[in-house]
Amino acid sequence: MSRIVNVAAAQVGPIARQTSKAAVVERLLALMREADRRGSDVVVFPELALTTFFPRWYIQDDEELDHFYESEMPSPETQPLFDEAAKLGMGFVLGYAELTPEGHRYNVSIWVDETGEIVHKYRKVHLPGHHEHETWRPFQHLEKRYFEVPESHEGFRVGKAHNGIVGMLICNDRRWPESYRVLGLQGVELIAIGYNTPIHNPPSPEHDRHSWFHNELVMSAGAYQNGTWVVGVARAGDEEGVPMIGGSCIIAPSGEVVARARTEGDEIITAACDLDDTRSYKDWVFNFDAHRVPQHYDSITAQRGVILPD
Ligand code: CDV
Repeated sequence: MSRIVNVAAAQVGPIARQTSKAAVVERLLALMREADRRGSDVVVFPELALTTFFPRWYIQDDEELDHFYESEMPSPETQPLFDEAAKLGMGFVLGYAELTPEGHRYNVSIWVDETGEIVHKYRKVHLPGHHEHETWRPFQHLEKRYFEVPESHEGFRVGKAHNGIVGMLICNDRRWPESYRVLGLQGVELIAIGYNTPIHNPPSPEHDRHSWFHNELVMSAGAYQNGTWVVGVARAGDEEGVPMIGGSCIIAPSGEVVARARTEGDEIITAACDLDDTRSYKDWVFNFDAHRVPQHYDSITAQRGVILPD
């Protein structure tokens, strides 16, 4: 049974606030077809791929806010993605905003298999930004206001697809080593990560010029330290006056970037990811069972912030 997964990362350029979901789905379908022409088994779309990155606005109108969420998946608007994937025999990973029947709101990602079935779902754990409207900022980052942290069983859990073990992270998760490690401890072999990363960091503008470097740094480290493939996919470009990094890339378990986007618009990049390439890392340098020392890691789960020495 082949363990080579032909992966496409579908970087998506800017989406305007007023753009309809139907129009976005048409763009995603075009990317899916291009991925298919390049022989892909699965195509990964970014975080909140169906709309503009709406947490950049303080939205007081509930009706307008709700419009950015999905209360069913698939819905009449997103069904064409599922139909096309099944027709092409290709899986896909899609990020979107979820509104549950109970009124809970999550930033989620789903893994859909080549028959069009949702086989795995992840709700974003690390919600960056702030809760209240902060007028000093040139743009908001209101993920803490618009989304909830999920229950632990809805967070870092792996699934099975493509004859392997897969996982998903969403944007800010990729900066935290814990995200990868919890998946690594479940044997993950391929992690799909969608992101929306503004170039400008309002509280720390001195980081701006490092935005691309930090993006690859954290995903390469996560790949290598857990012996897994990582696929990072941006929504990129200048969206409503807020420029965001591109830099979508596919990273081998060695930590090497094997494919990288060149533009900041809609673009497909691909790589043949042999899941057996994870073995030498998982069996040797990062053989967790042989070498981890968890009795020395208790502060990782016992405390949240820094506790300075007396
Ligand atoms: N969508 C995100 O989670 N974006 C964050 C920004 C706010 C820093 C990121 O980690 O890229």
